[in-house]
Amino acid sequence: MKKQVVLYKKLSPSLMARLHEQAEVTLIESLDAQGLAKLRDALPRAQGLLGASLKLDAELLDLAPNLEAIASVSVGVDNYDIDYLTERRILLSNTPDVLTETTADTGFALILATARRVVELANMVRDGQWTRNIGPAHFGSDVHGKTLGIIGMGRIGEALAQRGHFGFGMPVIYHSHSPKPAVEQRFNARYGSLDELLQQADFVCLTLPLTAETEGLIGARQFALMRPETIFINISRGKVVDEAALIQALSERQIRAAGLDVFEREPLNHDSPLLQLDNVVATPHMGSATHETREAMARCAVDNLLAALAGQRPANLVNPLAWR
Ligand code: 8YV
Repeated sequence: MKKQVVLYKKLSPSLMARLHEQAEVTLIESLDAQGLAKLRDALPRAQGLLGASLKLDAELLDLAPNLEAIASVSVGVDNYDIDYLTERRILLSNTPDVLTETTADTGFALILATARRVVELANMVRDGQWTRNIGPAHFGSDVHGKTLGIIGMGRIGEALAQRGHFGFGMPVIYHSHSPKPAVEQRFNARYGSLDELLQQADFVCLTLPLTAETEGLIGARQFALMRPETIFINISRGKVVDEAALIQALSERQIRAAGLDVFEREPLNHDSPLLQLDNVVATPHMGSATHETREAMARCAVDNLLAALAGQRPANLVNPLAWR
């Protein structure tokens, strides 16, 4: 008897074919009101769920009494109540490794684009405003040799440190739960307290997960520790930052600029004050968004889901206490 799987993220034809071979599949085409109603109707029969970018809270999952496994097409798992899932022995999996390099590339794209004002100057050319050799009013800041500060030294943080150290000759200071000697050896990195990093880094980069502990971690006090030439980069989660404090720090030039791929609420409202500031580069949560990487993530999620539904431990199990 094929298991009942509900997808709330479209998959490639080859992955859809693979799923159809081994499961009865219901596809929720979009997460608009109609799609969410269709999802709620499908949950009572769902044994497996696969998707991303949707908060699956207890209120919703109480509608799914037969649910055995959720495969998230993401590395971040802040959309899930892990204690609830573990209590119900629902196996949650994610897709950690396949997106590391792509997301770190995005981090460096934001570092370079923000420091060298690439978006602003490219728009100037496109708008026919390049009428003479550019001067100091349009100069950016160097990246090579500057101090790279990384808050959260997980897979993505390490990949960012690799790029900074080997690619741009940047001294690396990092802050995480505990020192990581291997990282310090590989990238000549040094561990610092959060305050030391904020005071010393030329680029302050957030690469840590959103948890109860990290929510609101970077607020007015933290921005006040940074220097006027500091550039702030966020490729983690928007809610790790007090966005109102960020807007104030940027408006008052407490910091030089910000490169942001994530926001407190997404999609970012077009009337957000962030979009009125000329020292902000804002991108649409594109961290892992390449053809290759999103296909690899989806493939990993399908592997995780089919394993769980076949009674095997998924390779990327987030809540091992549910496995017993
Ligand atoms: C996207 C991410 O949200 O993996 C994560 O945690 O934030 C991004 O990769 C996700 O891939 C959406 O499918």
